[in-house]
Amino acid sequence: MFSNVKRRGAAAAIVASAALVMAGCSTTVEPGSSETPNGDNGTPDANLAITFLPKNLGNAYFDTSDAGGAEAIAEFGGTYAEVGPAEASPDAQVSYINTLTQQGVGGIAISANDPEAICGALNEARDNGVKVVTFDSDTNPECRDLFINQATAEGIAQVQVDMIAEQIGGEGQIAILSATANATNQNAWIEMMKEILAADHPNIELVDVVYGDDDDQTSFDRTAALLQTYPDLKGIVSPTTVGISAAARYLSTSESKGQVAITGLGTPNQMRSYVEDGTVAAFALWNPGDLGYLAAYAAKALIEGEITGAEGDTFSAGKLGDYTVGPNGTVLLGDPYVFDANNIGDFNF
Ligand code: RAM
Repeated sequence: MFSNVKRRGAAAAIVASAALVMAGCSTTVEPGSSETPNGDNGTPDANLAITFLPKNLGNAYFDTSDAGGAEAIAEFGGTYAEVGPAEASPDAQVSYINTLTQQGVGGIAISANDPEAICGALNEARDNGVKVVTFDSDTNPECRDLFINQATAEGIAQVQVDMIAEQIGGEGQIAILSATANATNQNAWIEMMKEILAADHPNIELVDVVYGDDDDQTSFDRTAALLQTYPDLKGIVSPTTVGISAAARYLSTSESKGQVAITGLGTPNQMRSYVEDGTVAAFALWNPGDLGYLAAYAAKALIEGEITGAEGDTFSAGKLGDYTVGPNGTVLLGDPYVFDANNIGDFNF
């Protein structure tokens, strides 16, 4: 089953680039700052000042996604900026959104910490002419113009269930170490994983779902607690790059190394040493740089009035080619990709 997943991933349209080129300028604008990131217009009158607002700063995944956004924005002559909270808490992004509205940016590309908590601020931004693109983690659809989805929730859930089932031999206790309790993306994937487990893996028991809050130390501590609470645990699935790397670090020096499987969603650079030392057999992800790049081009198309976000709208996204808006204002990047000892050397992000 696992090799099928790998073949599917390898055949997928997404080919994670061997090296992501950091392009464009990066500025950080604090809430309350009077700095205004004015757009350089690629098209007359279009305000192509686009600010990326990740769940939290200091997360390698968002460093890569936002660098992809910077690359795109540099290509089309806009102005890139990145702002964001230190902690991925539900309403931590609100003050940043409000500041960007006051500053009159043309677009916000945001990965939402909560589907609801930032809706008021985002809709106020939109009422003031700001185009809002969610990427990675969505809000409720009525709070944004478009959602750039990395892969379907079904696909992301399936690949993780397939990996853990393969790694524990199809039976035993597993736990999930997630990001924050309110994260739209992780919650959708977890619900889907539960359904797939129930339907296809009656001998795998999901004993707990715990939250490391996309904080390295919290995720590390939750891993230790899981192993202590469930002595028969056979595997952990962590659908977050922060969680899986912290869990792998814990396991790599614990007596559970090689006994308890750890898989989920990780970046190759953060997981490389744990694959090489045998702590981790395989994990999955997409190319976060491409995700940010696509989000930036989607924002540009909205700002320039080329699209409104309606189903069937098409726009071009530079090196990635043309994309069509699907149902519920969603644009799909591609399929998840599985990394293991055989291919991890090909990737650098
Ligand atoms: C973390 C974040 C992000 C998620 C990845 C897989 O970096 O929670 O939202 O998509 O993991």
